[in-house]
Amino acid sequence: MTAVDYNDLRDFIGLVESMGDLKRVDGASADFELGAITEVAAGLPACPALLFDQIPGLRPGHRVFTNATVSTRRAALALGIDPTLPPLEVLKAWKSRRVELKPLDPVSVKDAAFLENSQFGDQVDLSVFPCPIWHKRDGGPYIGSGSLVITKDPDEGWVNAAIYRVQVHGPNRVTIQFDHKGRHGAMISRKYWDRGQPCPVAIVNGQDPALFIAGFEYLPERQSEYAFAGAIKQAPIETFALPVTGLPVPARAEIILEGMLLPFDQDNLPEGPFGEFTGYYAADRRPAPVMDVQAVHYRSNPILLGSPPLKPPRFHFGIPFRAASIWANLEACGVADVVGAWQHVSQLMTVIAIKQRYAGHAKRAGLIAAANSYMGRIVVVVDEDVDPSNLADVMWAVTTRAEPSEDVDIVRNAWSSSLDPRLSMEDRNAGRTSNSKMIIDACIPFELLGSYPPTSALSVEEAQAVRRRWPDILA
Ligand SMILES: Cc1cc2nc3c(=O)[nH]c(=O)nc-3n(C[C@H](O)[C@H](O)[C@H](O)COP(=O)(O)O)c2cc1C
Ligand SMILES: [Mn+2]
Repeated sequence: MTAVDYNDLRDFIGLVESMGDLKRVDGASADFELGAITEVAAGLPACPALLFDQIPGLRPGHRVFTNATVSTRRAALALGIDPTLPPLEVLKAWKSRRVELKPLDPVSVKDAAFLENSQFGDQVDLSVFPCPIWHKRDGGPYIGSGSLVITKDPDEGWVNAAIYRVQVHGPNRVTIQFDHKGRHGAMISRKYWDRGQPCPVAIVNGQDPALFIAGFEYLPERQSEYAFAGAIKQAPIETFALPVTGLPVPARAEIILEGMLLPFDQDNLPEGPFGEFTGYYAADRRPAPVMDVQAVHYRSNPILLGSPPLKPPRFHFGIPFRAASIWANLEACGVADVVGAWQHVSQLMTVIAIKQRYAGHAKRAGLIAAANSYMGRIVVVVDEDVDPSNLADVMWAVTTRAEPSEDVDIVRNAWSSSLDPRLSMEDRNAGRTSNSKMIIDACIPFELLGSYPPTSALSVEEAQAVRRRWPDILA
């Protein structure tokens, strides 16, 4: 039995539809309208996934799928976890599984669904595919917002498959944006360029969500994202070696671009700006390497998987994957009795829940979480009766258990990035990209644990029991 019930993006869309989470949208324009609908839908309580068709200027059937995994239950579905579980239980299940995942190598196959349609050389024309302008002030259309970029190390032969955004500049020219030089795609392409060679590259659009998640995970160099996706699915990813570059790509993906990433010093184009996950344009237009697209392959009636960054709390994933890593880090550091972890505001606020065992326990957890919170400025530690995934509950703890003069600490010069909108342009340009973190200890002071006023609220179990007894009223 496989952990997940889909083989490709089409299967996943079918599952989403059968759980009642899909809305079909016909006639929306790729020029900002489809992005606007995606943003509003991601903010609705029902948070539907969207399948766009009949896009003006495109052949009917050339579709875009968005908000794939933005809800907790669809993120759970993608991971093969029971989607009816409460959010914190989904994250807990993933954290436990993540530690034990055994990479499963991809297998090479002789046929691919995307060989239904191929164009080579002068025939390549990217304008037949959806290339949306996602946000109003974006610098241009992007075919890649949730697409995988495939490269292969020239010395050791390992294949990298990570998500980097891809802007379209002409019928056969796109740029790929690496956030920094440590991205594996950036390191690999640099190796070719240093030898005066272009870097073979493929862009995989419309991959299944296990591959989407694997492309986002921080995996070490040489560790295969395909093998990680295979582990999530408990079935190996089938790959096909492309005719021009020989790069292996998932055989059931929708739209493939293959070609060469030209040496940056010889050829580059201004890229962006592009709306970021913080909800700002903090990084301006910058030069990016250019891909000469030498062939395209696509399934008939192809579906682009689109995942534009949107203003928080909207985020690509309905469970905070980075919070699962922080939770695992805490355990690896020997911090016992962590009962929950979560991130709000699209990773920018981290909450840890603990069952306090000793004085200083909460601060120990808070400091480790603060050290590992990328870009965020707020870390909150709460007691085990507070659900860290529930922001209202967390704020209740902050306002009733934390004394600002005693329970707030500030750590300076910590981990942020050049995308941090609060840093001055001058600092960012000079490479000063650190920020400070506020750690709020919103736990009952340890020495008062036995004497703090008891809460008047029902426990989770009591609330469930009353719901069961009065289903007509409390369903
Ligand atoms: C939807 C989405 C878009 C992303 N866009 C970019 C991007 O444009 N550039 C980038 O460097 N990282 C981007 N990332 C982050 C990387 O995919 C992520 O850090 C990944 O682990 C990098 O893999 P690597 O270590 O193989 O380079 C994006 C992630 C997601 C989920
Ligand atoms: Mn990698």
